[in-house]
Amino acid sequence: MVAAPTRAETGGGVQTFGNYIAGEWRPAATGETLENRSPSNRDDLVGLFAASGPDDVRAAVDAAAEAFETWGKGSPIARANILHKAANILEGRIEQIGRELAREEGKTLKEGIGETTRSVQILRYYAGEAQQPTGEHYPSVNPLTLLYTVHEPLGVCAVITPWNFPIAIPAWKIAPALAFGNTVVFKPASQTPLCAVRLVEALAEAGLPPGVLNLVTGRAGSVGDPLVNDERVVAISFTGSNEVGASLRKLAGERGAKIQLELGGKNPAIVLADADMDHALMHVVNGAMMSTGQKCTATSRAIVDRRVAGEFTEMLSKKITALRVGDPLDPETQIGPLIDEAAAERVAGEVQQAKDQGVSLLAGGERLRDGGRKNGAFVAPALFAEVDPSSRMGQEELFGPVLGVIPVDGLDEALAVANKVRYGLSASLFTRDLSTALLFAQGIQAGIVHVNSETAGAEPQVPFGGMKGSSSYSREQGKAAREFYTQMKTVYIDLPPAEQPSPGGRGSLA
Ligand code: UN1
Repeated sequence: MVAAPTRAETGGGVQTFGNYIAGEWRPAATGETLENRSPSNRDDLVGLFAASGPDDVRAAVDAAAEAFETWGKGSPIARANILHKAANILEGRIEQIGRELAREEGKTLKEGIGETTRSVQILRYYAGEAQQPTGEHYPSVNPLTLLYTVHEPLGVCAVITPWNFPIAIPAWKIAPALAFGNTVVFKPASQTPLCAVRLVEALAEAGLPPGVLNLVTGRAGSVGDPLVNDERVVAISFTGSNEVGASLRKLAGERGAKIQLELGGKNPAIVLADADMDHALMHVVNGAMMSTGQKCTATSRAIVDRRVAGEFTEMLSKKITALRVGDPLDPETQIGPLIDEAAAERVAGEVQQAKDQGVSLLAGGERLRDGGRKNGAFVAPALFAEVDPSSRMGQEELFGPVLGVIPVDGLDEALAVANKVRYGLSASLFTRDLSTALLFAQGIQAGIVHVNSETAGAEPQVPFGGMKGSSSYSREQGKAAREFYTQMKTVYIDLPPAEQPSPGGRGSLA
C-alpha cells in the first residue's frame, strides 16, 4: 500500500494519516495533527490527520509544478489507463469506504456506498473522456492550410472540496483535471479527510506519477489561503459556500486565475394539482431530507398548488415525522446527523427563530439527544407550512433537514416564486401534463431541471452547475469539464512558399 509509511497505528489503535506530496505520504511540516471525530458520536475518533500549513502547501505546489512538465505532455491514453485502474481499485473497496464515509460524514451507509459507487463511475467516465477528440479541424480560406484547434492543459490546479460529498465531488474535480493533463493540489474539507485519503490512495496505487496529485489536509485558513494565493496555481475549482466563493472570485480576478465555483441553492420542487401525489411526496421528501438536507441540490421549498396544498402538506408532515433519525451505520436509519455540533445548533436555531416569528412549524426542528443520539449532531427533520416566499425561510439556504411549503395558484405563480431567489441551482416540477413540463423547463432559472424527479442527483456524463448566485457560470462534469480544465490553441499550418501552388488566401502586404 502506497499510504503505508504514515498510516502507522498510534496509541489506542487510532490511525494517523499524512499528506500525499511528490508521491510520498508524509506528516505536516510542523508534525501537528487534527482530530477527526464522527458527527454521530463525538467519542468516536476516526483518525488524526495532518494539520498542514504554508510549508506543506509550497511543497505540494512545487511537486505539482514539476510533475506538470511531463504529465501535461504525456499521452491521454496513458492517463485514461490510470483512471481506469483507479476505478477498479476503488470498486474493490466500495463497502469499506462507504462505511468510512458514513462514519466520518454522517450520511447513511446506503448513501455512503452509493456515493462511493458514483465515484467509481466518475473515474470510468473520465477515463473515457480522456480518449475523446482533443480539438476540431476547420476549413481555411487557403484550401491547403491545415487549420485546427487543440485543448491543452492549464497547469497546476487547486481543488477545494466540501464535506457533504467527500469522495464524489473530489472525484469529479480531480478526474477531469488529471485526464486533460493538469496536475493537482487537493485540499479537502477538514471534516472529511479520510475519504480524501481513500481517493488519493486509489489513484496513487493505480500508478499516478509522483507530484501529479498532491493531498494537503488541514484548516481552510492554513491550507486554502496559501494554496489559492500561490501564483503557480493557474486554476481553482471550488464547491462550497457563497461567502468563500465570493472571496475566491475576487482573488482569482485580481491575479488572473481561472476559477470554477459551485455554490449554494434554494431549490424548489413545484407540485401541481394534477401530479401523482405519492410519487411527488417520495421525491420531495428524499430531495429535502436525504444526506440530512446537506446538499446544495437539496429541495428546501415545496411550492404547491393551493388546490392540493392542504392534502400534500399533511402527507409531508406524516412522512417527515416518521423518518428514523440515528446512527448512519444502522441499516434502519434514514437520516443521520448534521456534519457537526455547530451545524446542528445553527439549524435548530434557525427553526426556532422562524417559529418565534410565527411561521407554522408542523414537524421537527428540535435537537435529538436521547439514547444513542446523545453524543451526536442530530436534529429532527423539520417542516414549515405557509412559508412567506420573501421571508428568511423562503430565501436563505439553511443546509439542513428543513422544508418549507409555499402555496401558490398554478404554474405562473409557482415559477415567479421559484425564480425570486438569488440562487438557481436545481428545480423540480411534478405534473402529468407535457405542455406544463415544457413551459417549466423554459421558464425556470436553474442549471439543473427535473420533471417528476427530485432536485438532487447528478449523472457524470452531463454538465452540472447553477444559474445566478449558484455558480460562476461555469459547469462541471460531462463535456463541460474539458472546457474548464483546458485552454484552447488554434493552429494554422501552411506550406512554405516553394511548395505553395498559389499565394496564401489571407491577404498579404507584399
Ligand atoms: C447531487 O445532488 O447528487 O455540494 C450532487 C453539493 C453539489 C453536488 C450535488 N455540488 O451538494
